[in-house]
Amino acid sequence: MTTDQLKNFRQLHSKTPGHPENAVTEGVEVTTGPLGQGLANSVGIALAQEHLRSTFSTEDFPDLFGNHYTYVFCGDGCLMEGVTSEACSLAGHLGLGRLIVIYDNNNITIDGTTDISFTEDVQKRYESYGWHTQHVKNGNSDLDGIEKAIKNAQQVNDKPSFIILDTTIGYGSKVEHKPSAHGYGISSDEAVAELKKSYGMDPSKKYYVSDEVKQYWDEVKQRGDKNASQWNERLAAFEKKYPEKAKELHAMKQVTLPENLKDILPSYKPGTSEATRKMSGKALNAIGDAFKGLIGGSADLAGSNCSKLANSTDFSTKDRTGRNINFGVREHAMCAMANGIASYGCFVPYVATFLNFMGYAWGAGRLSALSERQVLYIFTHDSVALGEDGPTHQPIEILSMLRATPGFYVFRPADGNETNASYAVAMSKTKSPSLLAFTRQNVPNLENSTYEKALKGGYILEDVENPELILLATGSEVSLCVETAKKLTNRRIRVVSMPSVEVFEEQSEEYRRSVLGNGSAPILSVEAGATHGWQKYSHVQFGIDHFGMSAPDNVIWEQLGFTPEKLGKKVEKVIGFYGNNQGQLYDVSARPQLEE
Ligand SMILES: Cc1ncc(C[n+]2csc(CCOP(=O)(O)OP(=O)(O)O)c2C)c(N)n1
Repeated sequence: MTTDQLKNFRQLHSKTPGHPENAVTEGVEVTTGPLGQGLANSVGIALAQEHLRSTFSTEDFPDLFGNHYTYVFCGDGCLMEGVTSEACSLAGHLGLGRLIVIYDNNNITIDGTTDISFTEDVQKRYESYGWHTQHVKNGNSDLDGIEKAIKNAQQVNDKPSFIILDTTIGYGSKVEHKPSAHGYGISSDEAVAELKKSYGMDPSKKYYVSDEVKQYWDEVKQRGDKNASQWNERLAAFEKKYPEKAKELHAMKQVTLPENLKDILPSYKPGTSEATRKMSGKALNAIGDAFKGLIGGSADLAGSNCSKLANSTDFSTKDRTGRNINFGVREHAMCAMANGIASYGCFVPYVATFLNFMGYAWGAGRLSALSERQVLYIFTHDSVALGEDGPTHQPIEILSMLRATPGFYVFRPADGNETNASYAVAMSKTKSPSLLAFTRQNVPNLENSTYEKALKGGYILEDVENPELILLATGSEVSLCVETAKKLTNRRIRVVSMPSVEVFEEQSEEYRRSVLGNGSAPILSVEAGATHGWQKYSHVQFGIDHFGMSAPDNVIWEQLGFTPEKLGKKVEKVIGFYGNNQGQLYDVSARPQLEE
């Protein structure tokens, strides 16, 4: 970081944006800013650290891996956010002893002093989570006290540490202990000059670094360089002595998968049927056996999500090598921790719950994309067809929201082949999160689906010459479309399966046109969720733009018109409408390029 970058604070393309962003600034480990995320990330980092340490350490190399502490500096706001309660409760349960959190207890947030909304005993709360806690009463100037507390914390290896520092916001400025110290209170030249004076600095010097400070940091750099070269030497010795372990470690770091991934994934016979969540469980396990960096779990729905790695153990205080994480009912922390695990390197974390609960976890989900972290979201029970649990559990808007999120890959495979392909693509996207949506209910393995075709994100599943209409569907609605097309024997209908809109978008324009036609036939999209977004790919949309209902799945399908008979009638209407020239067809792939 150069002084010029500091001068460019919060300016376009600077490395000093308004909040720290790991994808922008080297050395920034996680993107924080939304309060609470950083602390929740750190629990994932500390977990990854313990796992790596236990998995790769040997008697002669006891401290080569994960031999460090994870430090967090957090404020009142972070501790008010629910996500940190979830994460820190789990950190205490798991005894993540190398995690050290320093709490800047200044009793001020934006709206005033914390007595207007935050009066609990935070220390007792953290004690009850199973943390080691300390309190430094003068966090403004008792440097010895702070150092002592950190050293104490380093000695406690079976519990995470929480150090409360009582501090004064804006210490030494005219707006001490005032919310205005957040920004505008110390933004004028005059206020900055006052502050410098109170610290014994020369107010006329800007961006000035004294020789004493320079020398100190030069020494830090030298020490760091020396430590790094020593560590690299020891790593080389480790690689020589333990080539197999080293190979595995490098594979984890590079996310190296078997060359022909398809060969290790399960195969399916057309005509058989199974829920895609079960097919997902098989693919996940096959990849997990081949790639030891796959680590994750569910927010208390592991059985329903089919998300356990059968050949691994549970990560616990007694077993740090387990790759199954029991997150408990903590969706938001689960996803924030996954961002932390991914940030650590060497791991592709996965998280699992019902698709609808993405809403609970979205604070972290959005940051997976912004911070370019490869996290697999294995979210099941992906539509109203989950049935009796009803509208509280049935996702409607979630897929649209995810597809609208920059950098997020969304997969909704229709069968086993598409499930395999979705995993293959998701594993290859090392700088993006992927959400894989799976059914609760059985779906048939399709006659004409293939792994290779599904790798393109969208493809022609059933074709006819000169189609009168194109049915475009995802997931469980693909087989409905195939059945509907079959029933309409006097109609010429193409069926397109689109397991991933984002992957389809990456294909050439020529390919996309070959799939969606050139406006020669109307396209009717079919997805059991909000129609929002499908306008880009279809002329008419059939979906669900209201909340669902509690009933058995076949009753819901019937009620909402997702049966071959009812969809067939809609198909006739669409063909009739455009056939009578009531509407003008257009080529959905033909668009001007607005980007320069
Ligand atoms: C999730 C989220 N909500 C709201 C904000 C806006 N915000 C920024 S700072 C802040 C107050 C933070 O108070 P505290 O953590 O005590 O920090 P300090 O006052 O010590 O700077 C708020 C509400 C945010 N950044 N993230």
